[in-house]
Amino acid sequence: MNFQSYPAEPFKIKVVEPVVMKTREERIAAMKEAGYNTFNLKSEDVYIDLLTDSGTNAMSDRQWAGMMIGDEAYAGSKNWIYLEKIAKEIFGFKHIVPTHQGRGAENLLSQIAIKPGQYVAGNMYFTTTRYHQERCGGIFVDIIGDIAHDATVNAPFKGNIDLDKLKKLIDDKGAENIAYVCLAVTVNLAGGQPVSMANMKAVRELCSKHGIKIFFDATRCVENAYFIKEQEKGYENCSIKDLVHEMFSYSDGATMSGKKDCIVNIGGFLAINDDELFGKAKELVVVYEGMPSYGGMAGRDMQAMAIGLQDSMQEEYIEHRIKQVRYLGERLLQAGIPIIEPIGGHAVFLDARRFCTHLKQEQFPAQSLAAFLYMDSGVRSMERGIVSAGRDKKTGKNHTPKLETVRLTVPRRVYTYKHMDVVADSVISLFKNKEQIRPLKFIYEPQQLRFFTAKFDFAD
Ligand code: PLI
Repeated sequence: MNFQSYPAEPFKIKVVEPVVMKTREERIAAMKEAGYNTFNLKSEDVYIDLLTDSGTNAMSDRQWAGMMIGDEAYAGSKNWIYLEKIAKEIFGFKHIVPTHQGRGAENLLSQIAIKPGQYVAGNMYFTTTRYHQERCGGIFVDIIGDIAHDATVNAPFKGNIDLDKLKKLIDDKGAENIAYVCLAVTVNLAGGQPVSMANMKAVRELCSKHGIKIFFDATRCVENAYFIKEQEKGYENCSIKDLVHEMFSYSDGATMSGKKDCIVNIGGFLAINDDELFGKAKELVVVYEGMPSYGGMAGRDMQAMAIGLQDSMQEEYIEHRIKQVRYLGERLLQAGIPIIEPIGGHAVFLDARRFCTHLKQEQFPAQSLAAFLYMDSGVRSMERGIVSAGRDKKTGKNHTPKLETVRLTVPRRVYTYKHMDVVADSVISLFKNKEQIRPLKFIYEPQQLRFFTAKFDFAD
């Protein structure tokens, strides 16, 4: 292994939160109690928490200092004015509407931009994003390239939209029946795969020709910018800040979950150029989120987010972030563990189809693998497969995604390379005894976004 490729943490640790590993018996009891769903575990029962990188980030001393100057006015908070200025400067949008987190922005966008029966085209789906689109009567169509659905294809920019699929959708359904294109940078469920600048440009051109709007899911846009800098010809000497700015110049607006690339614990926004849509969003934000000058966030949270956004533009920060994830993935690859390739931005995804060859998809292999990983070492991960995909609204049948994965998601600035070693060692040892991973069945299945709170038991 070439340790030169993995930069040391570009920060010093000033505050620590002790973690302890529970005994094997305690872990087995906790997992049973949680219905073999890692979402239902108590955080204090977890040793290394790779459930998500959402809201689990460590803030910088500058961000914590910002928390102390929170202006908690009901209207016109100075922290909002600052956040609005920074967000406009970085992304280049005309209007920003604050929301409590990403799905708050998705709710607003879906309500103002989708007419029932219209199609919404996206590069794969994200759970909450698709939920809001469908709740507003939208029909989701996946237009990501086919290779994104194949864990074994190691190709750059696997998050790219397939332009032929988009053209076909326009020809078949008519541009007027497409509400907008939702372009996620990066694509979470494809394995954190980025989209190239060239693809963004091409999608923009095609959409402009047909008068179709494009909204980006900006959630992990800084990670996407790093991949462009590293792998797309002509961009190697650009700053991350310039890349982010250029990326968003190809969109009409964006939804942002601040809980990821803004390196905070809560917050989000909707960004939009169109004055009329902005007016509608501003009317709705007071119904669902709060005043247009806080949108569900405390003043101190808005200050932390504005500073976090600036932190995230630092080259050393983002290089370490991407390469720490890569370190974990490369350790697993060296041991022959099947993962989604190439390694994405925020997480390493275990390919549960190839990991648990003895289980069928209806036996929830990824759900079970995540449960067994926790029982083995106290590492918490997340199922991203048939359970997360939910059921078809019309037929009631399970969606059966090609990707059946367990996501090892790395929070920003929280864990060290040594933690990654513990995770890798546990996955490797589990792989050697993979037959112990047992089939599961639902004992409680919620109607909406079932993966969050479902409960299971062993089916054999
Ligand atoms: O969790 P929210 O509501 O702040 O953001 C929703 C959301 C939107 N888009 C994308 C790509 C996401 O990844 C996302 C949230 N992701 C979570 C919670 C995750 O664990 O990946």
